[in-house]
Amino acid sequence: MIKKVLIINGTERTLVVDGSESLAQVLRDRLLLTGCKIGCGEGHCGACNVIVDGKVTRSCITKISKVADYAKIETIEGIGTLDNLHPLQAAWVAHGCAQCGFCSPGFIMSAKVLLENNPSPTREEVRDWFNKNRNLCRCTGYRPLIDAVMDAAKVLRGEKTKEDLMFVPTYNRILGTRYERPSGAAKVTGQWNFGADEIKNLPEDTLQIALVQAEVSHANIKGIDTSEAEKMPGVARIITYKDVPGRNRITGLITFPTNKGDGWDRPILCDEKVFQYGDAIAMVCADTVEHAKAAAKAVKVDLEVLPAYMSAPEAMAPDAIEIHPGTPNVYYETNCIKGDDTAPIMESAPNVVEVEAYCSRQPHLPIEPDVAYAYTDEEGRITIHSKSIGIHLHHAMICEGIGVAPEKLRIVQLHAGGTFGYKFSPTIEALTGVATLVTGRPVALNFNMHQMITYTGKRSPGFMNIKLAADENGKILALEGNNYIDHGPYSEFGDLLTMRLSQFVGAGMDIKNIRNKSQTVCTNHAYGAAFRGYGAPQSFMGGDIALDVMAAKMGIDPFEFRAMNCYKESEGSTTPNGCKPDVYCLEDLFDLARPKYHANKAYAEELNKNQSEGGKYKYGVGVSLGIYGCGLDGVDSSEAWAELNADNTVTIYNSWEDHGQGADIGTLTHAHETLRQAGFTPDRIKLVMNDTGLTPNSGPAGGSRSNVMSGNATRVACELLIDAMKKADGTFRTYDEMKAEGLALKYEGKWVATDCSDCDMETAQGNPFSVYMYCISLPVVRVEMATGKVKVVKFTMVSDFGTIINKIVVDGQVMGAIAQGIGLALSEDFEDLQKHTTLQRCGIPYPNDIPDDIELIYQENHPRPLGPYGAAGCGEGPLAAPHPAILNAIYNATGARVTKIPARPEVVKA
Ligand code: MCN
Ligand code: FES
Ligand code: FES
Repeated sequence: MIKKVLIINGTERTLVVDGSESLAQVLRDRLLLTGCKIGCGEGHCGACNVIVDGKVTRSCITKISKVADYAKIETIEGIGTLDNLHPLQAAWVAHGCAQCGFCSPGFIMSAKVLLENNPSPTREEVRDWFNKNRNLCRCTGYRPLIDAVMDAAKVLRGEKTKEDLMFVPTYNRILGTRYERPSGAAKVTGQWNFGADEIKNLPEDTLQIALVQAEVSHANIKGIDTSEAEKMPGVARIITYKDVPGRNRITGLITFPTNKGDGWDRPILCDEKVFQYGDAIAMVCADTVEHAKAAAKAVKVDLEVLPAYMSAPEAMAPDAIEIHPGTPNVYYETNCIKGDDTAPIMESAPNVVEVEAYCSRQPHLPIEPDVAYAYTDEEGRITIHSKSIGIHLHHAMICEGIGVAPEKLRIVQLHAGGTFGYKFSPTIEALTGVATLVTGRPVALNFNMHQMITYTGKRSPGFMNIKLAADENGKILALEGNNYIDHGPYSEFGDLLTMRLSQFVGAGMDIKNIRNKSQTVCTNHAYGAAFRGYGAPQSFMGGDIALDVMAAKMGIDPFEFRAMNCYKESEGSTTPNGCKPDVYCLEDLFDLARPKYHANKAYAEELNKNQSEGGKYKYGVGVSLGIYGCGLDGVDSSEAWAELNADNTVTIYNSWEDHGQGADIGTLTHAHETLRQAGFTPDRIKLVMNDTGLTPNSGPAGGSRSNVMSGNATRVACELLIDAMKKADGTFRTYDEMKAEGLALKYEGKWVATDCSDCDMETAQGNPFSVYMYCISLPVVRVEMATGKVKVVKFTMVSDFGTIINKIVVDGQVMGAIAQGIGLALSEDFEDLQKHTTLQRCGIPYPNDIPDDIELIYQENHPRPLGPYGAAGCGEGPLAAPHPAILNAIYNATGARVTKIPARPEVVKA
């Protein structure tokens, strides 16, 4: 043991350590300074940054034994408080830098050292500093963070005050403003607990879980021997499939009757087969994490390895065995059949092009690994706290598999450090639920980054084949498609995802005749989970590149080609599903974008002319149009409640799960916009969110549906309350008056997208979404000709999300999505199970991979008839099609047409 004296946040602390612990472990486990977060645990993300003797230090890879006695250690808890924020913390709140907030403490500590050494940095110096210190953020696209540091520096230099940075509402109005999110200050001061932090507060008898996981991708299980492991220190119980009280399956809630599977294909703990690398085979529950992990290694699994089909073409080969015996590997097909037969049009049209494109297995890469804990609550309910972004949905998916009655299961959402959609699927909910049921004790499971990356679902690759026909003037006559989705071994939502290809291939363009076939394929690679954009990135990877190829073939400017073919009311344009869009806003949107496109073209030409770089680089501009629907297919709905409290505040109850996108500020703003008629200010509105035991079913926070669905439900609940409070003279009753008159205090707001209809199973014709969002991407890229290395030097996005509910949230959503689009286009992948196992090796963009020059333009003159206060969603639209725009820009720069992502240097060079 080693005695250490450390000066922590100015206070001398004596510690006795065994020397093997990291500084992060000591700070978190011993001193409960949980503002220091552990993301990767391997030095790649900077979430654990603290300051040691004035230097930024990644505490996860710093052994406590190497920290000098009397070292001065500063953590986020020591630099500011909720009511007295450090200027960096204030700037972080003001610029919306804490979306999920998981990276915030690490960035702020890093920035503090920078400003101590360089009080007036340039923007490049700030970016370089964060890059050098490996600070990663997956939510913001980095620019807000640079803006915040520049502003904080001004405050520290005395040129501004903290108060100057904060938005203060006037006339009690926050809708459409930069009003701060309620969770902001807690996130930037390290006071916002995530799952790993809450685990530290669980009762002492909590068992820690370690998984025994498959290291092959496809196998029959011949036997599981736990006898040695059971004798190991600290082990309380080892759980295999035999112990699972229920059906031991997670049901994918089959969405369409034409699915050839039954939706019960995903084991909680593998019984007969392993279907993919990382599948859970057994759970060791022990007193400590270390004991659980040691015993997990001693569990012996006897496997008969089977051929692994690691991509759709392999699983579709005639000699491939059925991965789920009894269900064909190609288990779902959707056809978009609109207008006339396209075959004769393709034969006779003067212009026809065909594109083969591949959209990759993009990993989500949130900085917080997956985490959950479970226990039995005071009403005897198995209660699971997880990062679930669909608490009621997951309740229905796992209940029978665990073996509990629906009323005996409760799911609570933890504060999530980003999900980007992977948590639309349950991950470890059922495992922790089973473990607490079987052991009768609280349990906890906290993944490391390797498990996070290899166990959780991914964006399903899309193999796209798209054919377009156009007349002699460039008017599109017809589209044909033949595509398949590699959905991994588990079918949950695989049909829904494939249906998106019927909805978004060709979306935005007035195409009267479509024959587009898409199939879902079961493979042994990572199971498909929702990922921001869900089906649109695959669709536009084929559809948008085909537009670019046609424009090039015909010698028409690619921007004008899209503008001339876009949806027009005058032409009665309809979506690929044959219905009218929510609004005809695209002609205006192209008009708004046109000068920006020309400016970017001029900029690229200027850079090309400037040969100071020795002709080493070529610059080009790209364009694409991305569209996404707000909602789950068909008649989607949501519910929220509003209750008047005795202190004349209002509590809003809903299950608008928060990934980090801003469910709190969304709920607050929708409620406030209605309640302000009765004089309610934002501080008189309280939020109770995301607990199936307390809050109504508002549906999952996927499909960018919440701002529309749960925004509407929240608005309706508040309108009902306001109606009840309103007196004949136009003033409003107080709580006491409501009570005295025997009026109800709590109101249930429900909103149903009744105008929608399910898509027809044969033709995919219907009206799946009540509201859409539209984004034109205009990147400028630089290609290094010798190596094929591509850098995006500028990104303009011109968007229509209807009315903007919170400006800072929307800016943040768009910039974060642009960064993920750049990653998708150029670097991110999860294909090689040996290589793609860390944030870095999966190709996550660091600050210098994303341009500082991001230009965001919004069109707000087409309020959505069915959106709350005219709003659409905004989370996913910007990630529908930034990647084809980047590939189109590479073509513009070099003449090389890349149709497979990621467009790594070797691909571009080839
Ligand atoms: N908003 C607004 N004005 C509009 C539209 C939306 O102010 N006109 C706000 C909303 O109030 C909300 C946010 O923008 O705070 C996103 O709203 P919406 O598009 O309705 O999306 P959801 O709330 O349903 O969030 C889900 C969406 C999805 S599906 C993924 S995936 C995603 C995303 O949002 N994952 C994210 N954004 C993310 N952002 C972060 N930081 N982390 C993730 O994991
Ligand atoms: Fe320490 Fe990632 S660098 S947690
Ligand atoms: Fe940076 Fe979420 S705010 S990772």
